[in-house]
Amino acid sequence: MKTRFLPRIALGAALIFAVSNVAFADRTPSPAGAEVYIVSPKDGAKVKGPVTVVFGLKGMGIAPAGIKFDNTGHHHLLVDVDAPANLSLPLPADEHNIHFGKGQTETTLTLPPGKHTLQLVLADSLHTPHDPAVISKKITIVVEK
Ligand SMILES: [Cu+2]
Repeated sequence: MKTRFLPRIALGAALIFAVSNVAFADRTPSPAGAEVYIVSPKDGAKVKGPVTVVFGLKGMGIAPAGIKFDNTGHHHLLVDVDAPANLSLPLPADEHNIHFGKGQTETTLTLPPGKHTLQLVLADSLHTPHDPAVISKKITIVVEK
C-alpha cells in the first residue's frame, strides 16, 4: 500500500501544478491603440426590443475561440453586469457574459422593458482579456414597451 500511495500524491501535485500554471499563464498582449466599442445602439438610446447590438473593433482582428493568432480575439458582451474586477482570468459564460466564439460581430437581444447596460470585452482564444484589456465603455439603454 505504501509504495502505491506515494506516486498518487506525486501525480496529484503534478496536476495541481499544471492547472495553476494554466491559470497564471501570461496574458495575450494587445497592440497599442486597440479599441472595442459598441457601434449601436448609442449610449442613452431608447429602443424597442428586440435590440440589435453591433460590435466595433479597431486595431485588432477577430478570430474564433480556440484559434490563437496575434492581435486577435473574440467579442464578449456583458449585459447588466460589471466587468470582472480581475481581468486576468477567463470571462465567465452565462446570461450576463455572452461569448461570441464563432467570431460574430453583432447580436440581437431580447431584453425586458427598462434600463439595461451593455459593455464589450475582447478576449483571447482562451476567453481571457488581453493585456492591457480591450474593453469598451459601458453604455446604458432603455428598452421601451
Ligand atoms: Cu469567449
